[in-house]
Amino acid sequence: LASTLAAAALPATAEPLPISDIPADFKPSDARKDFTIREVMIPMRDGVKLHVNLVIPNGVKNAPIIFSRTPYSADRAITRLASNTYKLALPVTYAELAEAGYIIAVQDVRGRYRSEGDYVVARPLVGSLNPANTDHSTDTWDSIDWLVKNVPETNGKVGTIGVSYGGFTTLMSLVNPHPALGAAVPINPLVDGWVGDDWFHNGAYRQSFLDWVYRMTADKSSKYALQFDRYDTYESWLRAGSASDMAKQLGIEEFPIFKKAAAHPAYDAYWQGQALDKILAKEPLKVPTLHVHSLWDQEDIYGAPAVYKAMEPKDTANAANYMIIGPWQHGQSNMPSGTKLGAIDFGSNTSAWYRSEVLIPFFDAHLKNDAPKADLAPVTAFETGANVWHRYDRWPMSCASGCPSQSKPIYLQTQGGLGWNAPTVRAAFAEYVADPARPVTYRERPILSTYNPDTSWGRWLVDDQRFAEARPDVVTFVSEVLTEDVRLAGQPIAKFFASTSGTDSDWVVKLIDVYPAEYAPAPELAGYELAISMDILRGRYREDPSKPSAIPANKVVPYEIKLPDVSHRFLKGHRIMVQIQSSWFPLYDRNPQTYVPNIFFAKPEDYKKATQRIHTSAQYPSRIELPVVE
Ligand code: PG9
Repeated sequence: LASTLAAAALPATAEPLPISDIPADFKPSDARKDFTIREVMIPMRDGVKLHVNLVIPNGVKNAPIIFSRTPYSADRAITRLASNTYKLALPVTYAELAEAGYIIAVQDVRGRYRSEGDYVVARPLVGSLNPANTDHSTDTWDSIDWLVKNVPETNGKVGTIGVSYGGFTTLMSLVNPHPALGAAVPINPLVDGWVGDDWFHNGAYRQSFLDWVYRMTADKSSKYALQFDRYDTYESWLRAGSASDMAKQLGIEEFPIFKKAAAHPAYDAYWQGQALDKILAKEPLKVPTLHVHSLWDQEDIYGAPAVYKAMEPKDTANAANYMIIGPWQHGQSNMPSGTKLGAIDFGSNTSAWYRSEVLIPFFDAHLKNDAPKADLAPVTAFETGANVWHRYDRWPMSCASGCPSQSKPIYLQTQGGLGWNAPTVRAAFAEYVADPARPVTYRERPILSTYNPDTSWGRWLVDDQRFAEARPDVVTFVSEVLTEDVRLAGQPIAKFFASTSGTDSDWVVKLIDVYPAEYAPAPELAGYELAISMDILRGRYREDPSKPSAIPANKVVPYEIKLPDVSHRFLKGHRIMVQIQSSWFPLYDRNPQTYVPNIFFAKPEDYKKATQRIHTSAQYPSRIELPVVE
């Protein structure tokens, strides 16, 4: 019956039905596109070929090339929306640069995606840490050399740009730069993996980056993502134990990049030898550079200001070393909107403003034939709190000595006070019990993995800190309501005195802007505790980052934490707050609070409760040196 019905449905004269609905030789038409993508394989000096996508707007001539090098896929890097016009097809920064007359070139770094060769994470320069004869400096040089000789539409000038890992490769372009390299824009670069960027902060291990390790080194094209057994990864981490226990559980304890971190927990020659601020401090400053820093950079908050400061002494004419500081999360300067971060509103699209008023004029001035000089201040800084841009001729604007303003201590006081006068009481401290079995979380639970599609990881640094204040194992010090604004522009430094009943401890210090108890401009922000600068120190490195030592139990010991740079105004009516705690879990692995040779391999029995005291007396005046601008 079925075959009779089918036969009846066919018209008598029908041509035979095609076997497949997919044509044998379809070629998509590019006729309506206003750009072409040219794919090239560029040979390096050792014969390895690296894949580059060149995005060429129709009709461009004599155009400079903007060159990025990424481990995250050169195909993905040039893809925003499916469109015939580059304005929509390209991610916003590239689209705006293409609109301004640039050719975009994006390369897969050696060993990733469509490039040949071996991948080494953040491959150091050739030398004791890199026995090969190629590195990012040579690969950039060879690529630029090829591009200026083989892209007929170019004027022979190249600018490098990139975010994070791409910021790191951009900084590498400054080491022995190719003569055609006319400008560089490192954005939120990985600079020092131990002091304050992706891998550690002052010796505390950022174990959440096991996500990255898994995704980036399990294979060459990031096919695999870490699977946690819980949506709220807090429980997964707590149950696992140490960072190496977790790595074992995930089957990645033998991954070379994990083993390297576990073998170098201290700031030894391995880390110091690849710290790019130290390296670039020794290089001549040949290429005008615009450092882009995000004030709430959840990944590389150390890098940009550190390299700016390291290169500044070479900039004798004050014409080659520039920095812009924006109110952004990691990479937000490249996002369509920089108007808000989490609950905090900046009153205007700061990312778009940076691109049109700073980035493009900077590249134009250095890469376009006969372009006028850009009217850029050496440092352009957004002042959060006041929501205004400032033009500065230097950075920092306030420090202990040698800056236009001098930093000013704000002291922790008894009874949770905070004030400009040094304490006069003879003995005083705030006490809490830090229990590794109930660590203080870095944000409210649930804590999603960094790559969970629902994650708000990029916003965590602006989370309301009231959840932490409510815990008994966090001590809080807060000022009176401010009767006038307090402006900061530079690096706050926490100098405090503490004791622990254990023999090792972590210390987390947070500098917080407390919004008024009633707040008419945005009632939902009443009482909000906005952290403007915070960081962690692993106590064993208090004296020497390269040589850990046990903390003498129950003795008062001085600590210093250089907190991330701020450009902020505490407005009249707000209060200044400091919180101190001993864990920031699970972003950072837990300190067992018993001194062990290597915390990566701490055993369950090493994790012990400890009684912590933060001293607030005349003898032990704990304080934050604030970079106050008069
Ligand atoms: N912050 C990221 C990273 C760089 C280098 C190593 C590990 C992570 C990034 O966004 O590229």
